[in-house]
Amino acid sequence: MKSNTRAVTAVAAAMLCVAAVAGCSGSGGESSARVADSAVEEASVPEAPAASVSAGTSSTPSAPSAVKVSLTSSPIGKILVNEKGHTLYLFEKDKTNKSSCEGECADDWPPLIVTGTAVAGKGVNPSLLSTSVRTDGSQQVTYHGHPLYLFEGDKKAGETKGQASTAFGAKWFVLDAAGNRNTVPVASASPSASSSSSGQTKITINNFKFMPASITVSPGAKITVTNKDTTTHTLTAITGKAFNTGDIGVGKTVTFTAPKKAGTYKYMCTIHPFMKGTLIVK
Ligand SMILES: [Cu+2]
Repeated sequence: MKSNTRAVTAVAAAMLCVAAVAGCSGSGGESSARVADSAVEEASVPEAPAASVSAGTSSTPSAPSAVKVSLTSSPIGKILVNEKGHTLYLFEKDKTNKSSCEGECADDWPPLIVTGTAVAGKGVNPSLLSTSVRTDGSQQVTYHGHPLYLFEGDKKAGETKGQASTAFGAKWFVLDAAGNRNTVPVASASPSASSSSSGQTKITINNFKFMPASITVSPGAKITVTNKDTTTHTLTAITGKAFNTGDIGVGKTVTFTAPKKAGTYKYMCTIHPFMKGTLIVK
């Protein structure tokens, strides 16, 4: 056994000498023997790990830890979450199990990527879990045929800020245990209630929302916008480019003038297109 190993080492050393040409004279000193030993050690390590890493997505350098889909309780019902408790969404633009969310969309709505298979956690039917191949070759977890996504606006477990968003051309919904969309609106958001306070000329941005979501003002009114969120936003008219605050930094307040022409003006944040509001001038 021992002599066998030696023989292999010697052969390996000889081969290295051939390959290296320089620095190998005759029967090989200590240094070339060491080189040979390490070469043998390396050769004995199976190449499987390297192969499986390259099979995964190259854009996600983090180790492919276990991806787990579970059911959890939330204010809008029982919903699917990942192993960190972050809410998972389906995208109604996906008509098959193949994702139609690429580029900027996938930046804002990171696909749930897995190497191998996802684990079915509590309350989840394992037979509904599968994967589909994205255009970059990575595997996206699907549930009941819906590719699953996280939302970059959800910073903590339990947040559902992406619910009912219409970003990137279709609606986003949380999923129930059966893998069907849950269209219950987020409880904290009551956009229609605010219209009662007409004449209000203050808009606050917090948690990726304009508050109130709808505001009625008189023509040419001055409106102040305060950004109480943790990131920069804009308040930009979609209707007729009627107004645009530009970037509003964290903690900043800006003022803009309402259009003189009566009408309903929809606006958005150009950085986070899912953030929408309405300004009614009358
Ligand atoms: Cu924004």
